[in-house]
Amino acid sequence: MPTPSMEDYIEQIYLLIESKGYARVSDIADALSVHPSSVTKMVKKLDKDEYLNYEKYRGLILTAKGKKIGKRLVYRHDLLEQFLEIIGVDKENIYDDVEGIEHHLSWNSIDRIGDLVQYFEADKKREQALKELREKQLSKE
Ligand SMILES: [Mn+2]
Repeated sequence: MPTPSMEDYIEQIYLLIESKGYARVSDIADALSVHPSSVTKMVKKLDKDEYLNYEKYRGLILTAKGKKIGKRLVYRHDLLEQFLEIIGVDKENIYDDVEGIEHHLSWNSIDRIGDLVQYFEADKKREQALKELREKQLSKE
């Protein structure tokens, strides 16, 4: 299993390749706010663990294993954003909160949160009812 830090890299590389078609060391460094030398170091490790193939002057591509996990990591991030949005977390907190929790939940918990999101999506009245409950609580404070 990749470590939290490896997960961040695989996730960003997957997103970059999805949106631009390639992922350069400098783009990855920008996306993660880290030094390019840290990226090179991690990319070599990810290459060794067969998540990607890295060639110094030709760039990098994800292996089938890297793509599969990248896709799951992006799904997990998006799902958690959706979840926090449904439960009424303020927009400005959502991204950072997801970055903070995403690596620390089991796939079991992720799947159950997935059920809950589906439950709310199936009937918009449910989200509305939760919102009303929240507003009632707020008016009591
Ligand atoms: Mn993320």
